[in-house]
Amino acid sequence: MPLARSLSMTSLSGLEDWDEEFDLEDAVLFEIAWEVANKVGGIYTVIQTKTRLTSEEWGENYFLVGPYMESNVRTQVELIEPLNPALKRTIDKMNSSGCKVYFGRWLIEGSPYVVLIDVAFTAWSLDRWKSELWESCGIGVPWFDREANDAVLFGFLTAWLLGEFAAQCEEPPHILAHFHEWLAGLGLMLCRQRRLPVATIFTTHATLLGRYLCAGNVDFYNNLINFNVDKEAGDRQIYHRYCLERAAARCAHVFTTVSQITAIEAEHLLKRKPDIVTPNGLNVKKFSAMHEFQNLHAQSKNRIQEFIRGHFYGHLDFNLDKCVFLFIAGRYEFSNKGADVFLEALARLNYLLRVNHSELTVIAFFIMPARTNNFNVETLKGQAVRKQLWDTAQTVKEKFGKKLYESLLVGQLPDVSKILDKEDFTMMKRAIFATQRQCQPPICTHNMLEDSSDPILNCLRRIGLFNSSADRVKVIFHPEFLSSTSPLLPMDYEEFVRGCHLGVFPSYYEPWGYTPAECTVMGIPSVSTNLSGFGCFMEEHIADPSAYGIYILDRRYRSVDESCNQLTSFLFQFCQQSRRQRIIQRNRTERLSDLLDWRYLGRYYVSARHMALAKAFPDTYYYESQDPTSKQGFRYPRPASVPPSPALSRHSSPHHSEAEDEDEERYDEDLEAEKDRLNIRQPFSLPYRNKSALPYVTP
Ligand code: U2F
Ligand code: UDP
Ligand code: G6P
Repeated sequence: MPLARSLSMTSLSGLEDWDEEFDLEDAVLFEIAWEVANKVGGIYTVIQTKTRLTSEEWGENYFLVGPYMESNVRTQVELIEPLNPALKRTIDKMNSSGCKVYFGRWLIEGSPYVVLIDVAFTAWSLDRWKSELWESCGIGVPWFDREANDAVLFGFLTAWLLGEFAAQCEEPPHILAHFHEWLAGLGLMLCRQRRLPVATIFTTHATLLGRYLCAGNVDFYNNLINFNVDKEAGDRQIYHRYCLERAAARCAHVFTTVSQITAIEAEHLLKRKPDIVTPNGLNVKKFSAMHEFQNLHAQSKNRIQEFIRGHFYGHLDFNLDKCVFLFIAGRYEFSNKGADVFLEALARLNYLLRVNHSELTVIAFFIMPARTNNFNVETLKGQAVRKQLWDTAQTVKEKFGKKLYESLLVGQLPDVSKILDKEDFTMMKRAIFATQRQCQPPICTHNMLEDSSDPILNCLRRIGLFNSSADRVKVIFHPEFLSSTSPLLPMDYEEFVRGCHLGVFPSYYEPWGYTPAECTVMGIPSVSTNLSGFGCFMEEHIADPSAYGIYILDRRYRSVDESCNQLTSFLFQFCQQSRRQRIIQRNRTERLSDLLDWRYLGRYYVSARHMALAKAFPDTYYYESQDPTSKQGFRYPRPASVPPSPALSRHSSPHHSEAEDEDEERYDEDLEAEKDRLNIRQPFSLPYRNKSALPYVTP
């Protein structure tokens, strides 16, 4: 079994390097989540992107545990025999006792081992386990809550797996089990209740109650200390889920969450202050595309423009070269994700652009999955009409080219007025007639099942944004996640993001928020808020975030109306930028990628793991917290050249001056020097020796 587990990482934000060793040779890490090889939401992104780094660190002793879903396994997992003898005996034993447990390699970067448990196969134990849960913990799970039933099965089965593994090991093992989110939390509780030799970590990515309370009409952050949590959970019929979540948080050796803001929420709603904040990173290599990201933007933008040509056929009375694409994407939680604020700001922006006689057109995309009955006819027709015009143009072009060639071959210049015949003109006229349209270009691409009560559609009806010619802001609601196989907009999400100009995520409830982070590493500016984990994190690490294309909206200390005004002013400023300024801003945004890389942020997970091992096995491991205030903080300095926004710019000319170019270059050098000073680049070995001093830092 390869046991060299030194991980080379670089230090981030001035954290001191760890130069001591922490001997993990006989430790085994299980990471347990419902979203292992199973894409539901953001937790999948956390696990899938983090795995490469964790695999490098733990090698053969790292196992992810998740649910067995046949369709996912068929496309993502290679089933193999376990090499670890104790794990092989464990799985064989469970399988001979009425379970179905699979083992394989998840085909993602790092190819980690996965243990996948078919919970449905053991559904015959559900009633027995529910009674056990009721008798031992007083938590009653109602029969109709399917997700909670799955959580019970998954919890008992993971605890069984860990218990059996501990029994099968020849030497007393040091098992570390990291559970994510309430759906996996019961396994943790059972480990503690059964006194298994397992160090446990529980990470919550959002609290159940927080999500529910924010989605209602509640002044959440000002009332955090006042909520009667049991009553609120009961009123929303999630009391049993809440109990599972709270018990997991309370039982864990180490409790973590994804941001400082969710740490405060957890302290009040789950009644435990997280021991450490573990921010979400990304596998930046996947997005880095070396200095190609500007070209990729141009390529993807062309493809979005093609879609727009079809969608607005008959009404293409605006200049596509003077068009800015904004978008919001994610789970369809209308107010939690800030779609309400975005719509209101778009209406105000429309007014501002109109009264200022702006030549610019803004197209705002809403990518949020809702219940639909497929694409609507008008939208599909738009793309068909565009294709027909393209084909007509190609046919005429070919004919024209052939005649031109023939004429040149005999040494004559063609008579251009005769080169096309009547038939060609008829064909072109027919194609033009096909582009006539009585109705406005649709605001929604699909037939919505709940059209009359849909919050985005209703809001658009109220503010009157219907894609009319006079509107400078047009809207397209795509109520389905994007896919490269779509007949309408055949692009995957990443390509789409690259082609846009600005991501707008004015969330009210957002424990982290991967969408703006993904924009950043692709060099696309974004709007986030000071109520999102990402926004707060960036505010802390960048001296002048907006200069880097990170606009942080104040939703904490301002009223909704004031936040709408602030967002409108961000958008209006953004719209006034010249192409050159947008390019500079994208370069700056992309420079921030390092900050969001797991190679840096992974250290918080490492720290949490050491802390848990030291708590569970104090005779073997030692963990000493450091004073967080002793760290040298790294902040991205204010860029040397002018801010890209014309409102703040020293230069009135839209052209980028040489002096400005030199400023940018000098800035690059300064940034590199700052990184060197703080040792950001130098690899170091992670501390793997007993009795080490480990940093205890919350970012
Ligand atoms: C937190 O996000 P979660 O992953 O907990 O969000 P969920 O409640 O699990 O919802 C995810 C939704 O994402 C959608 C789908 C799910 O219901 O509608 N979805 C999808 O169907 N298909 C896709 O390809 C992608 C998504 C938290 F709220 C965030 O702020 C954090 O960033 C995240 C990670 O820590 O955890
Ligand atoms: N996403 C996607 N396809 C889409 C739109 C979004 O896969 O068409 C992904 C996006 O890349 C991101 C996730 O959905 O990773 C949303 O995560 P976020 O943390 O922003 O919010 P959550 O839904 O987890 O609360
Ligand atoms: C990238 C490309 C340029 C292109 C620009 C368009 O930087 O490399 O060739 O002109 O994108 O930027 P815009 O912000 O107007 O989409």
